[in-house]
Amino acid sequence: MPDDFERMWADLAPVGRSARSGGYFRQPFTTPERELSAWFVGQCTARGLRVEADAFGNVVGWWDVGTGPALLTGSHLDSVLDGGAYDGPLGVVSALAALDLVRERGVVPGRPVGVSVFVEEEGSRFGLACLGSRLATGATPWESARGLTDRDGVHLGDVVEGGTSSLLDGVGTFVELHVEQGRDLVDRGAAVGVASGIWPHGRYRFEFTGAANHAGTTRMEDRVDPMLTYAFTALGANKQARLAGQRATFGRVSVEPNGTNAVPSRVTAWLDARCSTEAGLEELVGSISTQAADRADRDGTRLTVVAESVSPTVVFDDALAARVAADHEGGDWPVIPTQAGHDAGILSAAGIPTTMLFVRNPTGVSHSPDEHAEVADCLVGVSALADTLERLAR
Ligand code: HGY
Ligand code: MN
Ligand code: MN
Repeated sequence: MPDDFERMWADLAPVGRSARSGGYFRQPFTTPERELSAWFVGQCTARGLRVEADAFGNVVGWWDVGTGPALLTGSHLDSVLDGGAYDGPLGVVSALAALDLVRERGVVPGRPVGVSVFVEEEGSRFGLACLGSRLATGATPWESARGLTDRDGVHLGDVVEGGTSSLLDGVGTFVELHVEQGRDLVDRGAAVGVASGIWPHGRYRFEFTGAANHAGTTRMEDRVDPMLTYAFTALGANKQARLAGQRATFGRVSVEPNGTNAVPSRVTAWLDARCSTEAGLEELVGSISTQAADRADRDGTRLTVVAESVSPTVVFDDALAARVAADHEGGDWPVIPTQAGHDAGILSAAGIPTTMLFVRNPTGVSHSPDEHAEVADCLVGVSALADTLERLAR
């Protein structure tokens, strides 16, 4: 008898957990994330699933049953820096538990069913969001990804073999279950929902260059301080996003040389921007960049802006969402948009009909140690995923 949901959840709880914050550090190709990946392979093997891995570290456990295009479900096991327990692992553990439930119900799907784990969904190590699924679908070619570097200067090509992937060949439908990262389901009083689409979003590197100098002897009017240009830019970005009803965040900053008693020579800051439309995103990033450039002129600093990863609007298959959401005990499940990126968006853009299930998050907090979902809601999610697999695998 394979482990049930709560047993599996307990297995994962200590892996990569920070004693200081209670949050998770499960960066791709580091010890905790590799431990989780090995755990996943063990769970697949215990269920008699055939394990297939590609040259990038993406893994699928196949239930070789039925014929025709396969039905794939899963998520990711990596986390943001100091992230929560649920973003990613909930979809993987729920997929295994849902497969068990389908089997317990005595249902034999008419087509192959796979449980997937994509690597580096968060882009927390190599900077590119949904890296594993982008490589698996070919949305990002290996040649352009192998040189990506982490904060220690390690190249992606140093940690994975790379090449091509045939992992998704023959996949006809993808379903990703995920903890909700906002409060929409709480407000609607629903334990589960279905995704309608993903807001367009992107990551942009702002490099502000100035002139290092002494913090005491340099007169205030003589400084060329990139920190000031950055600070003004961060305030402006927040204001512009609020006025536009959109989202802009500077959550990562690197200062050189990062000394208390010196005006810095360079500040690098990463803007995460998300909007309801692609035109809105372009306009928001454009106006934040223009304002930053004007300020750089006034401060005598220099600015360059590089788009590191941009994800266009995702509209999930309407008919599939309606089919998954309709006719449940207690009524239809709500169909809601999200501002968070997912591998499901990459697979959808690659032409694979895709849907997502969300599990209620009582506070809406995510990308934080405080991220949470109640066990009862997680079990509703498992059952919803099992129902969905049954519906789609007929
Ligand atoms: O950053 C994101 O949107 C996601 O949670 N990967
Ligand atoms: Mn995330
Ligand atoms: Mn996620």
